[in-house]
Amino acid sequence: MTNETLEILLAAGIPLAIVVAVTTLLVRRRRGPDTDEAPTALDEPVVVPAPEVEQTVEAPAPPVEVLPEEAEAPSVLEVPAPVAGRLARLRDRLSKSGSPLGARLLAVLSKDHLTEDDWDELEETLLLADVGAGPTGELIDALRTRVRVEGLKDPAQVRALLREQLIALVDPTLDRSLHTAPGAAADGSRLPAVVLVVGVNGTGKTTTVGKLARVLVADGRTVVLGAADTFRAAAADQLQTWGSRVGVHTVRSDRDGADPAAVAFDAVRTGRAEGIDVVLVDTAGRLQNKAGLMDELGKITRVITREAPLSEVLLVLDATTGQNGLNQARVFSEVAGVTGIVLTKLDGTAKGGIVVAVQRELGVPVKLVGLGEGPDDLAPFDPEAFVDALLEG
Ligand SMILES: Nc1nc2c(ncn2[C@@H]2O[C@H](COP(=O)(O)OP(=O)(O)OP(=O)(O)O)[C@@H](O)[C@H]2O)c(=O)[nH]1
Ligand SMILES: [Mg+2]
Repeated sequence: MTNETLEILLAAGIPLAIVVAVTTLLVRRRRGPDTDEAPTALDEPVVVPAPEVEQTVEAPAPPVEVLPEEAEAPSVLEVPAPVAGRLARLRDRLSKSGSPLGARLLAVLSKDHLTEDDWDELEETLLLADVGAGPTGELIDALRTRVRVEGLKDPAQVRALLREQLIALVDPTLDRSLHTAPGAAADGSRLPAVVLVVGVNGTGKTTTVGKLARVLVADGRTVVLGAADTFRAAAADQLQTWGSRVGVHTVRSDRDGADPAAVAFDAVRTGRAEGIDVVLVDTAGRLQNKAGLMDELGKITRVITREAPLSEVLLVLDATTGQNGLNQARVFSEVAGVTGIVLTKLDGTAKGGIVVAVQRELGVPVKLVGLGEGPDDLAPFDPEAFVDALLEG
């Protein structure tokens, strides 16, 4: 081969090689990841563009139409803030809504001699902070006994005593972990953890699902959202916006009034087909009547569990609604088998006592708390950090 021939071959060969390489890349992108590649791609949720997740869906979906994929692909993905230490923010936020419960109790307990009027004042403070009659009585009895036996000495001791008693009231023995580990089906195939989020209008369900998706993504988990609030299209848009900020795909219907159970089912099926770790299902918050609610939530849970068991049913409660919130909570727990409570808007109240009341009422632990409207204002609940925030606010 002459030098001239070599030059011609090289000149033609290099562009050809580039064309072949680019074409191969494009074909691979269009096909989406094949089965062998999927787990690798899914291990890195932040870099997986939502459209590819969708393209690999094999299962025929129930009557759910999926919106154009591009709508979900944000230009820059956000990096959620670390979860550790978030509850410490509660301190500042509580003090903005008035003197927190712990600080008010401490003010009375720090007196030299406690009169009957002082004990009445303590009791009233606890009741006004939504602690509930039973737990209030228990705390007052425990404090009276300890004060009688040990006396009230220096302020540090008073504070330590109150701290200890409040922590006992919030109950540090409850299991507050969020069950989001994927499981396995009878045939050995991988099942996503499914978290169903329920609660009445405006308590913060959609916001909580969005914030929780961020927490999971930050933890390296793959997530799919299910917009089973089909009441208004805006609800699915709101959820999809949350998801797209962290590269999480939302399964939704673009038809108002579509069957919420069908969307929930489709979300779980998608999660299963894609080998996703966690499927978070948002629901509508209407509490028109107990029978209607029972029908709708019953159907959603039945249909979901055909695909995968429910790992968590989270009831979202607005901490500022007090006793009213408790009544709602009771209805939901009867209907939906609640496994954990998310107490939102704790930043908007000084009445931290609702944590105690709702746990007693339902026998279910508070697992997460909402501390504001910001994307990372969701914290795992921890009795000690919570009581410290109450006492130091
Ligand atoms: N201050 C504060 N606001 C919150 C918190 N959580 C949610 N919100 C706000 O509460 C409002 C309602 O939140 P959504 O998430 O839409 O409530 P929802 O339960 O999904 O409402 P529906 O879908 O209508 O039933 C929004 O303005 C949220 O920003 C919180 O922890 N603190
Ligand atoms: Mg909502």
